[in-house]
Amino acid sequence: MLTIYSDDHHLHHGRCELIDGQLMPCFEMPSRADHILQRVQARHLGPVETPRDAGLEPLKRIHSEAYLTFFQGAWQRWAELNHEGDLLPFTWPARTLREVIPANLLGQLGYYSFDAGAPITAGTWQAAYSAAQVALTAQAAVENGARSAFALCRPPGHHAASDLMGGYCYLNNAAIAAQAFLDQGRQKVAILDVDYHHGNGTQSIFYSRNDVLFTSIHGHPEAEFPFFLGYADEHGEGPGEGFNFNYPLAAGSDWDHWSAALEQACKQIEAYAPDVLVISLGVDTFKDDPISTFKLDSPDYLRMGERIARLGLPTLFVMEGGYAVEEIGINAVNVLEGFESA
Ligand code: 6XA
Ligand code: ZN
Repeated sequence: MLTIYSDDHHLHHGRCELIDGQLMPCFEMPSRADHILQRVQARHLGPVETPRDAGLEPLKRIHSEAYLTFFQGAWQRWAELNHEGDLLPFTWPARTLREVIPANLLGQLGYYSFDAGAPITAGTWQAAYSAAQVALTAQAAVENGARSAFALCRPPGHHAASDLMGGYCYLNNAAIAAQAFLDQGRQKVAILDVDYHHGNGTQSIFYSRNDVLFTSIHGHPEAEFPFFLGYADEHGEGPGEGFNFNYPLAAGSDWDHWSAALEQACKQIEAYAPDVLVISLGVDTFKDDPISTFKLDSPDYLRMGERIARLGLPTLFVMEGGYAVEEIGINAVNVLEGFESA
């Protein structure tokens, strides 16, 4: 399997995040992608190539121009104010407030984000831009006939909506790739999000559309980030009604529970009969992940890849979360090797 990877991800390294009332070093760190790349190479998964630059146009198909312009210029504006830390929001247009776009940088950042979990640093735009190009180059490989490809994206993307960042995500790599398939002539794309967290950004982007089926298996939002989306009764709206399926699972779910949901998700995908499949590949479902409660073990990821392969679809894997850094490469590459073996 071809892997697309860019060193540019090193340009993004947030300093800290708020966890349990304390500022902690960010779990979403560069060594995550380094470990995955090392495992791809150690297992001889296939060639590793750098992305081509398809420019901003494919990003604009998913994200608003105002959002992209704001994100691209935000660090420069912050730097001109001579602040020490990362650029982080702390006020949002929640209920009772107005969705205006203030002139102030931090006000604008509140408007364009849904939490304080996506720090902007000097290199964040470039890293996120390159991650989107990684997804697009891997998408092109599948579009051109490869059975599968692996987009080793960092930062991840599935929480990012059309004009919102949050949850370590800035640009929705999987959504950008799914839209590229459609723009290149495919009629129907299915996205299966196996990350521990609900892909609220991806769901929101395609919620009223029937050319992208979105299905996600995740920690129940009653108990888990992102809390405000990802419930089982969210089925899509308008033309998108019936094209969104959430499988929220209880804390502590193991492979038996998880794989039962995977079976149901696969049934929905089969019924939809898409031309291509995009996997939002998070491995924070791992039993030793520091920010999750699920209990998947490393061999389970082989089974996951095998089941996905049995759908018999051209498949693009897009890297999302996973914070057990020592095992992240084993678990992510196990999915890919399981897929290849089936
Ligand atoms: C709260 C937790 C963010 C979860 C990010 C993630 N700051 N998403 O792994 O898939
Ligand atoms: Zn996650």
